[in-house]
This record gives sequence, C-alpha cells and structure tokens, in this order.
Amino acid sequence: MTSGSTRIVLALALILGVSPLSASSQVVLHFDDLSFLNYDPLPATYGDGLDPQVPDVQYRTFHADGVTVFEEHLELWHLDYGGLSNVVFASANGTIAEIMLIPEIGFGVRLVSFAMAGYSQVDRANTLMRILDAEGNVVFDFAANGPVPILGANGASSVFTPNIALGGPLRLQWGTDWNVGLDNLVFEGLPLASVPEPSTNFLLLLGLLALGAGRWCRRNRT
Ligand SMILES: [Ca+2]
Ligand SMILES: [Ca+2]
Repeated sequence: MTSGSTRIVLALALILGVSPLSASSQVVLHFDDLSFLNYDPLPATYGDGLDPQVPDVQYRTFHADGVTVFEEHLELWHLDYGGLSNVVFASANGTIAEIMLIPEIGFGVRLVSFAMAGYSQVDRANTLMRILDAEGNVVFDFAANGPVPILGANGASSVFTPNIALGGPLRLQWGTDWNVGLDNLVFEGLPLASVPEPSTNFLLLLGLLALGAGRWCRRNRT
C-alpha cells in the first residue's frame, strides 16, 4: 500500500468517524527490546499485557495451507530486512507467519499499522497476506488482486495501515516467503461498543478496491 492508498484509508476512516490516530493506548511491537541471536524464537509472552485490553499476543508459523500449525513461534532476525532492524519472520521458507491479537472478553482490537521489508535488501512479495477472525474467516485480503509487493532494496520498507477493528481475536497472516519480515506492528484494544460494524470494514475494503481499480485503469492507459 503506497502513501496514496494510505491517505485514502485514513480519509475513509475519518469520514466514517473512525479515529486512526486518537488512542493513547496504542501498542507497538518493535522487537528492539530483546536480546537474541538470529533464528531465535520470539518469546511467546512478547507483547502480552502491554495493552491490558489485549492481554495475549500469539505467534505461529503455519504450513502453506494457512490452517495447520508448523511451529508455535515466529523467529527473530537483526539486520538487512530492508531498512528494518530486529524483525520477525516465519520459521521456515514456504510457510505462513501469523500474529494473533487476543482481546479481553468484552473488548475488541484494532490492527492499526505494520511495516514489512525484504531480506537481504531485496524487494520481495507476499502471495498471501490477509487479516482473519478467530474462526479463520478472511476479513481483509491484501492480496485479492495479486501478490503484494514488499520493498527491501536500498534500505526501503513497506508500511501498511489497515486500521481494521474486530470484536474478537484478530489474526494477521503473511507468506510464503520467509524473506519478508515484519516490524513495528501497532494495535490497540477498544470497548466493543466502539468497534465499527462489519459494514464499516467492508466500506474500507470497497475504498481500497476502488483505488486498485483506478490504478489498473491508469496503468492500462499508458
Ligand atoms: Ca502470548
Ligand atoms: Ca524492530
């Protein structure tokens, strides 16, 4: 998602009365406060309780089907995922990484934004990149129109701002190239009453699809 689409998402969010920048309780998972060696598993407790409304964050690597678990962790890496440092990635190539945000009963959770970049300073792509609910229903599919480019060359990285809230656990999956690492994931818990109706997320999705269509048209005029 480019800054252009980011602006549109923010604009939509503002139009819909969803405040993407308001809460002071936003948590950032940056992995910079850990001592580790490359390939070490990310501790299962990392990020737990930083937001009391989201007591548990879980990390898994799935087989390529995105359903069966390969290993109950993600792994850590120091440098050269683009310009990011101290990132997490799937524990084997050809698999799918997942971060699951689990709110307290009576609360929802909003995935505000996250960054990704390609190793080793190489542009990559996610053939699979999506947000699911606890039951595995796809709430938002970043790759609906094809693989999602991920920057990495020349110290670049890609920032995504889904700003999507669910009334229960939220899962972010990406794969199947373990050379795509994740960093700076921002989320917040919020009372169920302030979780947008599913139709609001649907409108955000429509906005993104409209943007994609616009891009497609422009590309085909040149
Ligand atoms: Ca945990
Ligand atoms: Ca980091």
